[in-house]
Amino acid sequence: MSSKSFTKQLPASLAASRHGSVAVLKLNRPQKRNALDDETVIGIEHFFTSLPGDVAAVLLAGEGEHFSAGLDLSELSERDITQGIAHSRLWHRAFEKIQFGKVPVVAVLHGAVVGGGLELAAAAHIRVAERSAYYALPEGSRGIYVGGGGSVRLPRLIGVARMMDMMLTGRTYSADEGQAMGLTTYLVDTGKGFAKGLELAQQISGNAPLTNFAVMHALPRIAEMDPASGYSVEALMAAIAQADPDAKARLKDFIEKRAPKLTRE
Ligand code: 1HE
Repeated sequence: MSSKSFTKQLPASLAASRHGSVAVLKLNRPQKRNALDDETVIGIEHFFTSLPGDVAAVLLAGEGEHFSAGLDLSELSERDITQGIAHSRLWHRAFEKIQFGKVPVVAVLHGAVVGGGLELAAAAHIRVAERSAYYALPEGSRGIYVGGGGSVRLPRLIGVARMMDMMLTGRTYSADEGQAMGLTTYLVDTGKGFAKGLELAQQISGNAPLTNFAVMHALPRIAEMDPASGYSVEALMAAIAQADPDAKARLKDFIEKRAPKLTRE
């Protein structure tokens, strides 16, 4: 798909742009605190399944004062049980395209990262949180339950006990606290998230595509396997990655002293 059409077919609640090999998707409904209605979630799915072939990483951010206030609560009242299941499955499909899509995704978080907004952030591979960001799961107080994959992704990041507490008591965590818990991958000052996220996304886009694929698709699955299966799949993935011409060229560059050495910031 061309760069032009990938920015065109999105709802007004989403805005896409390009920064070289990085595609940027912004939640663009600040008047509703980037609450996620059906149209937006379908738009997210479309964006991640329609990325042009030359996009190597995605930056996901939110317009306005908040990353996202979660599910659009105004859409909820008329749904029956069957529709509720279909709605949750729609979110699962869309967020699966983020976590297990074509390229790594860096999320930039600020203000409210709550409910479905936190579920969305949890589907990204790296989370850059500005100090203004805060995490919460207010589903309990709204009489509902997570439906965007939160029960699957969040316990893997923060543990079942912490998620239970967040849902039962409405406990809120700051970006700073989120760093120790595994929600915040990088903590930055307010206003600095986009630049940091873009820097990371650009760095990631320079990796060998097969390495990025292995990290996104093989690593989390190996981590869920029994150890014997995990070692076996890891060996296969390692052999495939190092046989790639891109890896061979990079290794030759290092041996012949053309590649930069590791530096410690
Ligand atoms: C919304 C939503 C929303 C704001 N759905 N319309 N999420 C929540 O329980 C969080 C609900 N939102 C809030 O607690 C607050 O809006 C915020 C703390 C995020 C921001 O506060 P503030 O003072 O900046 O904004 P506001 O005045 O509360 O909201 C501005 C407008 O956005 C207002 O609409 P208006 O027409 O009166 O201007 C709000 O109604 C609207 N708005 N949040 C719909 N969430 C897949 S299952 C996932 C389940 C969940 O995500 S549950 C968690 C839902």
